[in-house]
Amino acid sequence: MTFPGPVDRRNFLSGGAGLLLFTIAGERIKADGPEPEWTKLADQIRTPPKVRAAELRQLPGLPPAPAPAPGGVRREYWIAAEKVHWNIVPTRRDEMMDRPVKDRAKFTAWCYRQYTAGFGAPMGPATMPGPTLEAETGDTLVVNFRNKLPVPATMHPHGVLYSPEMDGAYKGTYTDPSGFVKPGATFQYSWDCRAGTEGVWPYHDHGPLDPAPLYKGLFGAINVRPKGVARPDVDHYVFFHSLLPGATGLAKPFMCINGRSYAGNTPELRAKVGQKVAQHVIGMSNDFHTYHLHGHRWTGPDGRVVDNVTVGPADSYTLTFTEDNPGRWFYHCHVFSHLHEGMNGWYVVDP
Ligand SMILES: [Cu+2]
Repeated sequence: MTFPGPVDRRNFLSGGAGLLLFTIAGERIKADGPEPEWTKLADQIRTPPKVRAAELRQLPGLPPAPAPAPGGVRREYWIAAEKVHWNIVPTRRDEMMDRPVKDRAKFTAWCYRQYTAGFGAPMGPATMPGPTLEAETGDTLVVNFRNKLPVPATMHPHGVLYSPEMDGAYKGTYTDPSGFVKPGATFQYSWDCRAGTEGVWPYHDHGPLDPAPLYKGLFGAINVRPKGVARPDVDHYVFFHSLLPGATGLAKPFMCINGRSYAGNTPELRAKVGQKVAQHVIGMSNDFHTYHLHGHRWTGPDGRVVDNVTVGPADSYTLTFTEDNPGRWFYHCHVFSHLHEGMNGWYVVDP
């Protein structure tokens, strides 16, 4: 993290909220606000040469999508990035500490939303995280991405394989069209899920306003399942992230799980005794988080039994276990300040 200058006592005590969040078009955006005018910032960013050439149809066509491996299939998605009115604390309560939450918690989020083929109809609301992109070993993921935001945006995947043209990342003057999808434009990404890409990975915006759109909600998960292996009975996706005043315009920072703060608002995860449970934990902010699940332990990749793991920015970690402990449990980030600023939730196991 960059320190823009001496950190005063107030900022130090507020957990670094006065620190630099990012720089866009030469403007320094602070975590504690104010929220900038995004369209004004975007207007200052020049269209990269290859993006302009593609608009004028002066670029050769993109390479064809990689063919699925034998036995694999082409899995096509239609995903838009949209504005959505979002409430971080809909119940206005913190059930962990049994107290009201009076802070203003509604803002305009930017989220991914899944549509039927050809962007026919939305398949649900725009959400934080966005729709999970499912594949199996050997498949090709084809994602038609439509940008309905007022600023350029993208989809950038982790874990799967792709050519530089399919990176979905803004790279200044070297930017490919995949890294600068203008408002109203549609781009088709194709990503290769061949053997070796299995796992749960994040995808997120990586456009010219990076990481601002991510801080406003533009992220989701890719699950490449190993072919021929039995699926878990339940998959839970837990994104640890923060919604900060510099990106929300709200007065206070919220520590979130899937866009919500405090037990009763964060997802209530559920399972039954006997089920095989997979929980996928992804870090999607500047902070390091730790995942802790009450009443449960699992075996880590090194064979050790653990009940608390560290998940850094853009890390993903999957824990699996067979459920044998019914009751109402907590799952939470064990960084204590994060926990008490809302990074906790219920895990309910039925007998
Ligand atoms: Cu945390």
